Amino acid sequence: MIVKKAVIILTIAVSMVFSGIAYIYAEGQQKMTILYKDGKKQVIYLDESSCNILTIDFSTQGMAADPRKQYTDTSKQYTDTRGNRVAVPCGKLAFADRVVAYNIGNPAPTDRRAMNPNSALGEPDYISEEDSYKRPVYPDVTLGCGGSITLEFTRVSLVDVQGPDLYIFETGPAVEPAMVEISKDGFNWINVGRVSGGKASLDIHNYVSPNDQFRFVRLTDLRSACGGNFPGADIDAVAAIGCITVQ
Ligand SMILES: [Ca+2]
Ligand SMILES: [Ca+2]
Repeated sequence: MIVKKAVIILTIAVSMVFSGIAYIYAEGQQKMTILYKDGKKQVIYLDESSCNILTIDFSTQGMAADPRKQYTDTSKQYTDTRGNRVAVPCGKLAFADRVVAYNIGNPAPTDRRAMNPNSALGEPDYISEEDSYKRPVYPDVTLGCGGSITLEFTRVSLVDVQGPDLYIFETGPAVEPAMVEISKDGFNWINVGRVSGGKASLDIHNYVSPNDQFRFVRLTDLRSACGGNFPGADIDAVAAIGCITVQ
C-alpha cells in the first residue's frame, strides 16, 4: 500500500513540472488535494485499505493566498430556524438536490404553496413566516399527516463521520417528529432514528458499516401534529454533514 501510494505521489510530482500544479498536500491517509496555478483544484480520495483512487473531485474555485485555507473554505455554516449553528464540511454540495418521491399525507396542507417538494432541495432558504407568505412557493415543503418525501444527494455521498452525519432543516419553533431512513440504492432502507423536539441532527454510526456510502434519505411524518393548515413536518433542506464528494 505504501509503495502504491508513493507511486501515485511520484507520478503527480513529476507531472507538476509540466502541468502547472502549484501545490499538493495530503490529509491523513485518504485524501490528497492538488491546487493548480490557474486556480483549479482536484481532491483525490483514496481507499485506505487498498490505496485505490475512489473519486477525483474537480473544482474551479479561485485559489487564495493560503491554499489550505481555500480548501477548508468549502465548509459552510448554516443557521436553522431555532438559531442552531450547523457546520457543513462540503458546503452547498452537501444538500439533497433531487426529489425522488413525495407522498402527501392526510390531511394535506391547505395551501398549495406548501406542497412543492422542490422546496426541500439545496441550501436552506427559510427566513420567516412573514417572508414565506410573500413567495409564490414556500421555502419549505409540508409533508401532511403521515406524509413522506424521498430525496437524493447527487453531488455527495452521505457517510458516517465523527458525531452527527445528517441534519434536517425543519422549520418552525418545534420540530414535528419525522422518521429518517437512508439508502444506498433507493430500495433498501435503514431506519436511523427520528428528528423531533428540537433535535434535528442524526448520527448514523450505530446503523451502518464503516465506509458505507448513501445517496438517498426518506423522511416520514410521525402523525403527532396533524392539525392546522400545515399538518406534519415542514422540510426546508437536508444536509449530509458526513459527506464525500462524488463525480
Ligand atoms: Ca457519525
Ligand atoms: Ca428550502
